[in-house]
Amino acid sequence: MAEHYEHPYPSSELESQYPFVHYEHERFTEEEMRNRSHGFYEQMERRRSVRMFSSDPVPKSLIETAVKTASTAPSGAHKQPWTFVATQNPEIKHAIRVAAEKEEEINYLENRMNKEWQEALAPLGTDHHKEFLEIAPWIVVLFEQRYETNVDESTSKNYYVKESCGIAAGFFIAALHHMGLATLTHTPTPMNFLNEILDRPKNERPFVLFPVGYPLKGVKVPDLKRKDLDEVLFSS
Ligand code: IYR
Repeated sequence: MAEHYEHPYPSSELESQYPFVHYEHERFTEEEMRNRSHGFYEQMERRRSVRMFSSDPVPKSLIETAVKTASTAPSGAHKQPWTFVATQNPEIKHAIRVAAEKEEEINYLENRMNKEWQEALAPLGTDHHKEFLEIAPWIVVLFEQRYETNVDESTSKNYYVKESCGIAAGFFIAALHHMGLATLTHTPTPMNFLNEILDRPKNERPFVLFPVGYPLKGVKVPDLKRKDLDEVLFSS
């Protein structure tokens, strides 16, 4: 394929206005690419969400690196519209557990989740007990920044906030798994109580809560099967 671009990027006009650098990219042989792709796939395929964590401590530096990795995610207009709040404080974790269980009791016991929803969850066996919120050494909450507050108190828009945070969440989960930790994408519903407990401003809205730690030894997970490639990929 000829690689003639009529409209090269960046144009010289653009480059005279904004800084650009060369992108450093290492090109592998196809054999190396096959090996790397299988290695990564096989590692990711072993990831599971767990619902019982060990209380063994996890160094803060590992959480920091996972968040740095998450923060490499692409985002709308490169706004990086996310805040991660990580706590290992037992009182804060207790407060989060109490508040989450209060909401989940309404979801499960008072049927705020309808019958169809509860039936979909039946094979996972989730319920309103959220002990892991106190037992896991860390709780990390990813907040989406619906808009930005500038130093002069004015606000500016963020774009594709949910998409950006979803991608950052994916990178975070992959980073934790890669370093040998486990997590659960937990969305206690509604979760606005997290703004209060974690003292976050009103432009931030909780997106996902991640208990983070080692899986409890001997933990069980549902025997789920992942969809086959031909169910998720149509290629031409
Ligand atoms: N927020 C509830 C319910 C729940 C919903 C889905 I969709 C799940 O995949 C798992 C749980 C809870 O956390 O229990």
